[in-house]
Amino acid sequence: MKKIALITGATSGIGRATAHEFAKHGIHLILCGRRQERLDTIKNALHKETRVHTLNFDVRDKDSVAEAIASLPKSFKSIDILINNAGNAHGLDPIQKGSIEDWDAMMDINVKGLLYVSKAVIPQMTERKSGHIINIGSSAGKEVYPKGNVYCASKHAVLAITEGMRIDLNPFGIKVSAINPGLVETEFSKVRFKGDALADNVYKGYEALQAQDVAEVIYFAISRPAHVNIADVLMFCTAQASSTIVKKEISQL
Ligand code: NDP
Ligand code: 8X3
Repeated sequence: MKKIALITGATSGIGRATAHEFAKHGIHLILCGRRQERLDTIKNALHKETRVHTLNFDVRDKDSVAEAIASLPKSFKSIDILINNAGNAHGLDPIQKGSIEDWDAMMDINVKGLLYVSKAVIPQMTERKSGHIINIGSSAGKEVYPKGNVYCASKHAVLAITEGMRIDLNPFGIKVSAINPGLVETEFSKVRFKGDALADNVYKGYEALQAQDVAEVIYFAISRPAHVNIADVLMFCTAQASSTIVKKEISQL
């Protein structure tokens, strides 16, 4: 029987690329996001390859999360794979200048949103004693960089939650993985810099990871044999050595 995957943040970047990658392999999809028109476009693009159901909710709203997942039709209820991907950075400021609104957004979406979705999905996994949860962390969850403060904290939290999930869900045979990319060229920087021109420079002068590169690693993780769990992956583009060391071609800047 084909597996069912629920992907949050499926309207863009890593989540959308993962939806396309999973569809190639016939995995049935529950695609989540706030932008319904994008969900519809992706559903239309993929419906010949696999079954697709869309859910529109803001991960910050715990009632909407619970209601949306409870509303799944019977044929989509047994979720085998949960990709907790929805998230973003908001702002890049030293701590003394940071905006409380940005801090709330990052903690509410990246951390609490991930928990709300997990809370709604895990019970049917523990009941069936099977499942695979992949949390999309970041290199920012492994090291803190200047002005990264709260975004880095949110991704350190994702890593701690991933490790906690792996321990607590161990008796149920549920796999839990963290995939932690470095710089990936998506809408991420547009959101971080709120459309400011700064966003355009983030991926200039080097070849950043593409969403597809991450999607392929996610597919690799979910397609291992039953006894293998890819617990933690840190992936960079070749030009990146750490959060702050990126080899750029000056002539292209
Ligand atoms: P994008 O901005 O391209 O995609 C973010 C996705 O998250 C969108 O689909 C968006 O959907 C969804 N999302 C954001 N806020 C909410 C919300 N409140 N409720 C529901 N969905 C939400 O970024 P990426 O693809 O790059 O980011 C995906 C994940 O990867 C994030 O967790 C990010 O932190 C992580 N990451 C990104 C890296 C990068 O350099 N790009 C590197 C390392 C990790 P919609 O707006 O439709 O709701
Ligand atoms: C995204 C990578 O370096 O922009 O998580 O924080 S970084």
